[in-house]
Amino acid sequence: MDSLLASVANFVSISHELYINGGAVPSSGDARLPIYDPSTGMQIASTVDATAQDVDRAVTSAFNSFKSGIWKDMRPAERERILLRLADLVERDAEILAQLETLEQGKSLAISRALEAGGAQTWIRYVAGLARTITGKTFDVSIPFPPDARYTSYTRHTPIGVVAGIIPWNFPLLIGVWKVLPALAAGCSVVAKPAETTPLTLLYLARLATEAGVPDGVFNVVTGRGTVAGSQLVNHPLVSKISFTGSTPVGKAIARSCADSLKRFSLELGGKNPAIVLDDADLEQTVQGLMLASFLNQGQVCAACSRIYVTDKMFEPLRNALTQAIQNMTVGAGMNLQAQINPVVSAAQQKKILSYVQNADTEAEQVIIGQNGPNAEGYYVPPTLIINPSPEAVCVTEEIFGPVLTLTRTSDANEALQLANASSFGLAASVWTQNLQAAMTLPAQLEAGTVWVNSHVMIDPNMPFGGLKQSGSGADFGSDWLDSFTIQKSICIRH
Ligand code: TXE
Repeated sequence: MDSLLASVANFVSISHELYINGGAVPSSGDARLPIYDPSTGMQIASTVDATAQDVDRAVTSAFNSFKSGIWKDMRPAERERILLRLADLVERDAEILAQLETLEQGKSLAISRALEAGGAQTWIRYVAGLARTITGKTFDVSIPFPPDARYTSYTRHTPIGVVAGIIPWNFPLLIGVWKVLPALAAGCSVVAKPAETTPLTLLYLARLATEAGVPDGVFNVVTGRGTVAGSQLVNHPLVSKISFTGSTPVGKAIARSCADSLKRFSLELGGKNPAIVLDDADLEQTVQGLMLASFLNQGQVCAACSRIYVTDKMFEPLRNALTQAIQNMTVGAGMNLQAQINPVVSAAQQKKILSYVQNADTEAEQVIIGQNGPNAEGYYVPPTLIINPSPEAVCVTEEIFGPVLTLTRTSDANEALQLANASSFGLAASVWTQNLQAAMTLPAQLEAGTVWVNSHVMIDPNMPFGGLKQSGSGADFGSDWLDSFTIQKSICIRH
């Protein structure tokens, strides 16, 4: 078991307030939200349950900083320099951030180090570089009036205004960076709302942003409930864009509210991501890859593999290998680096996942359940493999967001493809094969925003990441990422 740094214990124990205008600010109300350690179920801290008045104060602070031009009119190279400094501070405090993440979210410290603290640095540096790439185009006007007049027009991308970033609890720091940093790089001011259960790393990041030189009021954090603080942000008239990652029902509600006020939005929602395994796949590579894809962060990954469709000859070998791998998985706290499965984020999430597993008994041929957690108080869910469920079973159609995987035998690649696409979601998918023809054709036919071959959950700042169908609207990452945080203005000059 790795031991907790004193600086982490100190940060956890402070009285957490809102982060507005470059510093901690108390709420206008008294309500607090408890923060629990998922490995013990014990309360470790509490944060403000923000009121409508608090949200208004944070948005006004962001709006004033935007209007002042202190950030939006700064030279892009200077914004880049400040954001690169932020990445260096995240690197300096990487172990603090990683431990905080494991403490509030439950995931393995190894994953917090690599993907939360490490990933945050990678993505901050990527968007910092994009700050200097915002460019427009120049044109001669085709049908000038009067005909002998000469006009030149050009486009200019200007920051959109105040952006609200609404963040889930599965990767609180990394997704926090995805929701906040492109907006900052584009010159916007931000109010970010972390999930109720996992606010600590974002509050820490906001302090680092101030230390790095992000001007006061440009990066604000309100902690609180989605139905109060979240919805207040979505409906606030001074907010120009919502950048959201979370559940499909909440994403749809946000889209409806934004339609009313003509706010822009981008939504990265749930997934029920299939893997197709063909007879010629490399068994060892496939098992290793699918175990990672399905059980990383206890399956609380929007792109996680949760349905496997395997062709006939490979079915028995894959079933046996996955069963053995799952039964051998060790379960324990995130601070225990030997544990391969850690607690899920909350008691509510644990209850929800376990109810799916109970239902699966009547919907499938067999349910294989791995080891239990070391104590009954932690939010543990054993890794679970559901064999040959019916295609209509809820464990096949609904996002479980836990360490639960289905394995279905199919007669051929075509049947596997039909079943893989028979989903309301379309976020990600993978194909496992040594056959070049299949590796070229199946990804094109799979209805998903990202498709991997002989791999799954590999993400990169250069690869646009967004969903089809009920998995969202708009995409994060890629070289055009900042465009969606800008307004394209046309300027026409007669000369
Ligand atoms: O999500 P919510 P929940 C899926 C996953 C999970 C399920 C429920 O299947 O089991 O969603 O999780 C804020 N207006 N994903 O209930 O509620 C909320 O405070 C504005 C997939 O936690 O969508 C939090 O900050 N904001 C997913 C954020 O939305 C609102 C990651 C996400 O919470 C709001 C998380 C409202 N009315 C869950 N209601 C992914 N795509 O990675 C809530 N929020």
